Amino acid sequence: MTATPPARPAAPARTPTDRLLAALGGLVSGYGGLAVAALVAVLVRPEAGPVAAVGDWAVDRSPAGVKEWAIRTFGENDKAVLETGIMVVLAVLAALIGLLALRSLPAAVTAVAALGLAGVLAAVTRPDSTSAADALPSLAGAAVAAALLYVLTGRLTRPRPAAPVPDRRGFLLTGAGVVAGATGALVLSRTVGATRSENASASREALRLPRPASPAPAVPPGAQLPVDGISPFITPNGDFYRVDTALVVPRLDATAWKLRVHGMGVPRERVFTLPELLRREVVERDVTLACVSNEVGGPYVGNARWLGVRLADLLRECGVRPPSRGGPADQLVARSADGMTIGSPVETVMDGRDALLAFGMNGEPLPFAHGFPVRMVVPGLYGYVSACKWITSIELTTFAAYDAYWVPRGWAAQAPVKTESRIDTPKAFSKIAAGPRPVAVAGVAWAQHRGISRVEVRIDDGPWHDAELGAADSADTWRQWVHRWHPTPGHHTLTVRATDGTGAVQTEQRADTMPDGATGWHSVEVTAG
Ligand SMILES: Nc1nc2c(c(=O)[nH]1)N[C@H]1C(S)=C(S)[C@@H](COP(=O)(O)O)O[C@H]1N2
Ligand SMILES: [Mo]
Repeated sequence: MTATPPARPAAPARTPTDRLLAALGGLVSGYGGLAVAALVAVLVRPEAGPVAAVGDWAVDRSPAGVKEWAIRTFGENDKAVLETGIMVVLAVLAALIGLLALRSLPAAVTAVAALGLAGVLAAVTRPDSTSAADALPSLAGAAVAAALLYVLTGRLTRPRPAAPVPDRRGFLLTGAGVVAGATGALVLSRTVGATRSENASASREALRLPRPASPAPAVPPGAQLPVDGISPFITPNGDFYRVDTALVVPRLDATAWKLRVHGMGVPRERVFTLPELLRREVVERDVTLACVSNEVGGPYVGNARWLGVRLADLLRECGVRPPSRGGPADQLVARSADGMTIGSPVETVMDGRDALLAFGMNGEPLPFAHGFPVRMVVPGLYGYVSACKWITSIELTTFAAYDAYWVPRGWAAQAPVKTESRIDTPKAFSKIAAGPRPVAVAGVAWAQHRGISRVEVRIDDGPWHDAELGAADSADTWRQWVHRWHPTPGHHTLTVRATDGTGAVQTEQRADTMPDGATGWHSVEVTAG
């Protein structure tokens, strides 16, 4: 006869329902933790929130190829896609942690702590992180998530004496309360964030752009060709491409903005405020901006009328001399509020071209997404080596001493814009009517600071035809072109090439965007019939 084992409290049954509830408990705890993290983040710094910080970390660490692919595949939604991806991964992890909690609460809490630590590390290792307070959102979020997990799992595994079965009702009630509270916290964080960004918006709305002492000449009427489907000569701000690493668009308060100029060979270090810039000699210039990661035929190029001050004047006031005048620094490193670093040759920005610290874009203050309150614009250099948005400091140094953000990631330290041309219309693989009316083959060509002197179009393997050129605005802007073509029925390949102001013909040689800009001729295939 065997003795009955001593009575022990019955282990709670782990039914599929319990497991489902446990996973739900993980999700709810994660939601609560993230909501608290979001609330703390708006108080500390929005970029220090765990999702933004981990996203930034992923953007910084992902190989350039992956970034390129993301930009190509998701376009301007790349950041939304990344954040959604992070949320999905977190949701899956939270559900798994909920399940784990059913078996071992300490193990589950350890997992939560590990996630919190990842958020902390991502936040404090950001290049723009200046304070240990950036750790707070993830710390608070993880602590709250762990506590919620403890409480919710407890309802399933440690039933009250009166109810020796999993307290599902208690679980659901507590869970509903947590969801309500977390949603409240999220709404509150949104409201605080909105107030914060209202100050930035108010400072933008209050900004009265000065009249330029040196206005840009009116765009010559002939610069805009009367062709449907061609890129407008001036790109409206809302259509202007956006390329940056910022998951949260920095919204700086212009009244608090400062620009520090310092470094090697800067005898008179200075700090400039926006009113100080606005009181200087203001210049207005049309400049075409292009991204180095623009593929042949790609969309990352735009032309705007910028308002700002001459960077070279400001540098000279600080005592900066270019290398050709014996200055010790050959690199100007611009830093932004979001930690970007962009290196430009001092010689180039001081060679007399209209390198600007711009605060106006097409008649309005810079949009937040394009660098409000102040950004750099240098005609003839790709954006990643010149066009620092949300700029906060300029350091004079050397190329030997310092690599800016993209350089260790495989991109060239110096990158003048290459001559390119693009067919805007007809679109690739379109069907066009073969008939008596000519078809306008048209687009834009750019070689900033050298200008465009000629554009030619070739149909299939035929001869090159000179395209009609839109009037030249300046050597720093793109130029429209059109070739009127009488197609014969069938498939055709249309190819374009430009010649810059020095007489150099755009190379046919295909080059990748990496390391210093794509080359090759743009072609589109169409069918006439
Ligand atoms: N602060 C900051 N400035 C930046 C970048 C960035 O990621 N962060 N990207 C640069 C790149 S690669 C380009 S092409 C231009 C694009 O400017 P846009 O977004 O106004 O078109 O901004 C440049 N300035
Ligand atoms: Mo770029």
